[in-house]
Amino acid sequence: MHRVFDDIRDRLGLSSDITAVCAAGNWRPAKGKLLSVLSPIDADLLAEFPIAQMTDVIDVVAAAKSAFMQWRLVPAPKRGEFVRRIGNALREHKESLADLITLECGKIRQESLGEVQEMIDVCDFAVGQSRQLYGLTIASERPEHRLTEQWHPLGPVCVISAFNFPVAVWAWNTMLALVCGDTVVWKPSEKTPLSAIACQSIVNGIAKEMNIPAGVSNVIIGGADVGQALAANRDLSLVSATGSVRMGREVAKTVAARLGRSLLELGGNNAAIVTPSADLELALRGIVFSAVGTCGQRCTTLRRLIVHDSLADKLLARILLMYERLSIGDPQDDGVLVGPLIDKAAADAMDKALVVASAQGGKVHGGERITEGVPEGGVYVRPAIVEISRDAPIIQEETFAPILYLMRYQLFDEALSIHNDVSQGLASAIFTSDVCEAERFCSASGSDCGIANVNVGPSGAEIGGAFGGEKDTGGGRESGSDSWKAYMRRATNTVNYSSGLPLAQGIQFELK
Ligand code: UN1
Repeated sequence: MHRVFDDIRDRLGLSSDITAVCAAGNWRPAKGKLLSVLSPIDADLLAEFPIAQMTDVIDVVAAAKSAFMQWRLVPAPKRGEFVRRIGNALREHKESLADLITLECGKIRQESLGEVQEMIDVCDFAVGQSRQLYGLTIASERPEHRLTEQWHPLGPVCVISAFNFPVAVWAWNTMLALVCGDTVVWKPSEKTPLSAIACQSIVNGIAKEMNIPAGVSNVIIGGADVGQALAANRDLSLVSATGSVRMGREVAKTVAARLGRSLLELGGNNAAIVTPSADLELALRGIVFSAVGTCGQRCTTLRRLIVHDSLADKLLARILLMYERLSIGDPQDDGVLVGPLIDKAAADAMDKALVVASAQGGKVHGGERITEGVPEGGVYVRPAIVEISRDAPIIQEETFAPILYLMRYQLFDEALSIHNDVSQGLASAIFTSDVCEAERFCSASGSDCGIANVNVGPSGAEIGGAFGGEKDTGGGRESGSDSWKAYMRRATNTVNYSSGLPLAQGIQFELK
């Protein structure tokens, strides 16, 4: 077996028997096709087990449904106590979980620690929220009537997560869903099932200690057929899915056909504008982190840079210099800033995009495969910058790899128009010291994205704000602010404490 994985597994107290399904706290093997989990670092085999089939969907949904009947009755602050304990356990296992995330998805250790911290932060947020599931009291138009809103648990929730944030996005959804009184069925990415198994085991342990119905949290590791079966299952009140626009369209169609709710966080094609007044040193750091962090595989990765003509050459030269100095290699090593791509298919997609970009008039810098000084078996690339025209069709596409398209503008309105001229709408940024430009960017006629930052790159959001985007990004909001409302149902209550029966809108309805 794998030495590093074995050590992490021991530290986390995980069983050596890895199985694809956990329903009501019980891990059990499935009978689907054999899944080989490879580390993107060196393609070493970490684990191998059969994945779930459609029939397993019935079991996990039944477990979540039965636990929901009890969990919805537990007072919300008590549900918060469960999440508080999960957060404490995540703190305790932060290092080991980060090691596992790095091993399984290839992000550098600093980013993996950040991902675990993101889970801890959202636990804290959800604990506070568990005492703030407020409804409104509304002035009734009728005498001696009370008009109020209450928020009730919604039902079992399905969370479909992606490989690039194997656990944080699950935690955004799950911790809120749990305090809201919902139960969860989690379908993690097939590329990163081990991180999911580790987190689920932590939750199982605390549920057991606290005598909480184990079915509040369930896991099913399976392929697209399992995802579709979950989306189609009427017992799952909400399907929260993170991934590609293509996958999101399928999920949305299936969930809509049964009039269920979906919460989508799909692709981004995120841009940053750099204006003449920008602090270039600050902009440079923001640009490079957002463009090459997680090897360009974040939903929030900076993919388009829109630079004022007067500084484009200077900025490009500086970015290229920084790109040359980037240490690319084993993400477990201190000082490495860019790890591998998730797999060879990702590298092939990157190569293809660069060929297309240059056929469309783009001038490509970097983007080559790296084979020296990196672990054998993994796919390592030098991040690419492509000088390109705003009319090149390739810039409309999100390639999940470190490719940054650089475009030039003359007038600020032109920059805004280039910025919004894509089908996705997740994250965006402007680097400027001009308050009017900054405010324009954040205004209704500025960035059309769900996230619009000033002097901060588009990636690396805090959990306290609502996270998500518009247009093809799917419109969902997860994590902070009032995103909790997505996990509850609202009941409007009118209570008449008078002895009459006045009708709304002054309607008279009397027997003569
Ligand atoms: C994602 O890529 O799906 O803002 C989530 C960020 C992270 C989360 C990204 N906090 O980049």
